[in-house]
Amino acid sequence: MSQNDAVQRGYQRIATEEAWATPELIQRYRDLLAGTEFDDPGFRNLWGFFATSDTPRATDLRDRIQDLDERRLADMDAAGIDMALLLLTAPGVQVFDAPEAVALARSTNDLLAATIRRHPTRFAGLAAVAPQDPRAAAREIERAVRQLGLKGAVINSHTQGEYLDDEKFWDIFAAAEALDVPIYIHPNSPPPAMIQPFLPRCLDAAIFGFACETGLHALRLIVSGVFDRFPKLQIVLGHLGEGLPFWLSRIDFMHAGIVRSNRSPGAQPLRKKPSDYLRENFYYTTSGMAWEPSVTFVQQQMGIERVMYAMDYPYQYVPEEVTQMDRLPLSPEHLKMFYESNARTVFKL
Ligand code: 1DF
Ligand code: MN
Repeated sequence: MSQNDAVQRGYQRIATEEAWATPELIQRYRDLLAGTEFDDPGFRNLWGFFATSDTPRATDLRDRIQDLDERRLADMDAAGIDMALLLLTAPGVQVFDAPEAVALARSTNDLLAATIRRHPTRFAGLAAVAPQDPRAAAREIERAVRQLGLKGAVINSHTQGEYLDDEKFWDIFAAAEALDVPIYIHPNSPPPAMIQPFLPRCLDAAIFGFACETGLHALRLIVSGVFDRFPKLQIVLGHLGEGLPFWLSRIDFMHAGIVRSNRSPGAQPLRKKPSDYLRENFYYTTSGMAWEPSVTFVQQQMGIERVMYAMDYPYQYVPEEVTQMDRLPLSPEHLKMFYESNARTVFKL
């Protein structure tokens, strides 16, 4: 693919939720799986498969996710992707103890920055952080954005069962808001307290469990009042918002009733309706959901300026989906927003 293609097309295609991993991270996942001290069924089912299975799905994933040069660029070319926003794969460093997680976030972010320097027109990236140490995570976002040129941070939803609506994590939001960079809340498998009914039929990961867990996380943030405290904070959700856009009217109705009846100290009045925050403090990417009816619905409900393309490489590498998305019923101007300009605005590319 040449620069010419993008010029003729009228837009570049930027894919905004593209996974990468280091050999070291995958080895540390294998170590955790071999031990008994970290007993998390979601992690076991996900990385027990991807880190150790000999099936083509797993070996191919392992090859592709670690390549940051020829193979990845060739795959991007074959699919017609001009630029990829790289996110350290889920659950990132969030499964380790705090000191290791903090150190690993730093060294991985340094590596990511070096990769981007090798291919500055093809790659950009988000910082990995360790919410286990919220102040260190806030400092790492600042270092990654100011010194490494990364474009925000990715947090793979819950951290060992803890959610970011707990005020102990809010230094992270203060840093993102002050730097004017988004936090991408990427899925994680449901934590032990949530996962049991998903497991018997392998429904815990990308097929559905991710969306339940991550959609819940976004709602916890909204109901906690985090966006009244940090009104400029911007969160990015993949997978077309993990189902939430479909729920707007019911969530508003039920939340108003819960607040009016004072049913819980954890659900106090907010300045706006839940759907207002979902429209004003969130962006949505299409990762793994390149299906015209869903994409069109989310664009209509959340705003054409809030929906961006993502592929979710290498987990859902479907080169043909780009051709389908090129045919979305959009004006040339809106198609360019979808593939390119919204991402440039949100991530300052
Ligand atoms: C899967 C899918 C795994 C996504 C991921 O990270 C991931 C999967 C571990 O297929 O198991 O990022 N995804 O975003 O849909
Ligand atoms: Mn993903």
